[in-house]
Parts: sequence; structure tokens; C-alpha cells
Amino acid sequence: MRRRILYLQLSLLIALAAISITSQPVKACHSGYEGPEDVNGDGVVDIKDLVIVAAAFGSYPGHDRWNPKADINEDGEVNISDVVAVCLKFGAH
Ligand SMILES: [Ca+2]
Ligand SMILES: [Ca+2]
Repeated sequence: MRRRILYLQLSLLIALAAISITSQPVKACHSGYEGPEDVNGDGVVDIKDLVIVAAAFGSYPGHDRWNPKADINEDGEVNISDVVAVCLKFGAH
């Protein structure tokens, strides 16, 4: 059951990423976004940040895949809320 929920959440992640990619124009990046949604710290919120959050999806402190940077809302677990947070800032730079 838990695995099925994770698959559903990952499917939602992919759908949100696709929506974000197709709805955001690609712009030249001259300044850097500095919010937590820029997980890899490269100054832009993009698919690379979503991939990092997805890789840590379902984790919590002490878990093998735990990445504190992927816990965008700092609630102690990486879940759909963190994915949505990145999606909402997708394209920010
Ligand atoms: Ca980034
Ligand atoms: Ca979280």
C-alpha cells in the first residue's frame, strides 16, 4: 500500500514537472534565486532540483536517502509538499 502511494506521488511529481516545463518560458539566467527550492544552489529552480527532491522522496532523518536540502518545508520528511514547493517556484532565477 505504501509503495502504491509512493508511485502515485511520483506520478504526480512527473505530471507537475511536465506542466511546469511546458508553462514556463526558458529565459536567460543572469541573477540567482536563493530560496530553499533551489536545492542544488545553482541560482535557478529547475528539473535538477526536482530530481534531487525525487531522489530523497519518502525519506526522513536517518533514512538512507535522506537529504536535508530536499526537505524544503523543514518538517522532517521529504514528501509531496516538498515537491509541490519546488514546482511552485519552478523557473525562478
Ligand atoms: Ca537549482
Ligand atoms: Ca518536507
